[in-house]
Amino acid sequence: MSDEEDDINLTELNDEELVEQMFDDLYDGLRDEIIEGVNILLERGWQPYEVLTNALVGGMKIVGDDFRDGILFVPEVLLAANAMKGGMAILKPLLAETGAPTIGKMVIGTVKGDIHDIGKNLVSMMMEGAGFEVVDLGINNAVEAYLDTAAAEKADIVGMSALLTTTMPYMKVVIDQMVSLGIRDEYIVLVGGAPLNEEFGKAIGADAYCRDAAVAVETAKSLMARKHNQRAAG
Ligand code: B1M
Repeated sequence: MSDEEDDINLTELNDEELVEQMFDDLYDGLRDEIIEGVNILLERGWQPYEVLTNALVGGMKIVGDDFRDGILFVPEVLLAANAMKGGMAILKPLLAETGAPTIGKMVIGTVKGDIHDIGKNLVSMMMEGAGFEVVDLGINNAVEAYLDTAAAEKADIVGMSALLTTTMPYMKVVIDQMVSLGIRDEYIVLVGGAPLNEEFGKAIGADAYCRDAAVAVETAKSLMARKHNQRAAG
């Protein structure tokens, strides 16, 4: 980093300049600067969700594009992910602060062979913010981790995340196991991750594919409402 960059005072930038600077700082993996930027935007009255989507997810998109194009490599992307997590840690309690009563319980994790967790963490945060109780299994989960925890926690929803084309088929392993154990109907199964799509979700027998964290919340709410109605009718 040059001395000139060192001298940038984030508080002196207007919102647009600050978000641009945060994109650069995320790209450079500067965790402290990202934390400072998030705090400044919150102090200026930005909603936590706006900060998350406009400043952090927006910045991560650039990192993702350059990773794809071979401009950035794993070590740099890890630093960017670490910076992003620094910002997310500040937003997490704020997103969860709605005081909404618990409307359901979700067990969520990234599937076996896959260590990407930023998107999954984001979904967890948003679900908690919307009033769901979330049990986060972390990364690299085998079928037993999902099913044992879902049973022990009496979960309503099983959520799975996969970011690799090589790991997304594992979601079907989990769903097939539910079917063979005769427990498929006990859970709402939601899946998500950048390489998935609606068609894949249907093909593997999930209840829904969720494009992003906001869609995950909306889908979970509507499927939970349907589940309650079915119980009431039955
Ligand atoms: Co990885 N990586 N990576 N990586 N990485 C991708 C996914 C990739 C697309 C990059 C690229 O080439 N363009 C590519 C996959 C290609 C493919 O399979 N087609 C890739 C690769 C190849 C790899 C490695 C194999 C690289 C290597 O080692 N050579 C390796 C694999 C490691 C492994 O898992 N076994 C690897 C490693 C890594 C890092 C460790 C460096 C790091 C992860 C750090 C971490 O997560 N802690 C990393 C990162 C950061 C990425 C990119 C750049 C960004 C992912 C991300 O966090 N996005 C990614 C490029 C990309 O996706 N464009 C890439 C931001 C996040 C908010 O979005 O995760 O999509 P996303 O989540 C969204 C939605 O998808 C949805 O909601 C979220 C929020 O809106 N969603 C859900 C996600 N999960 C959900 C679950 C739900 C519902 C919705 O359940 C209900």
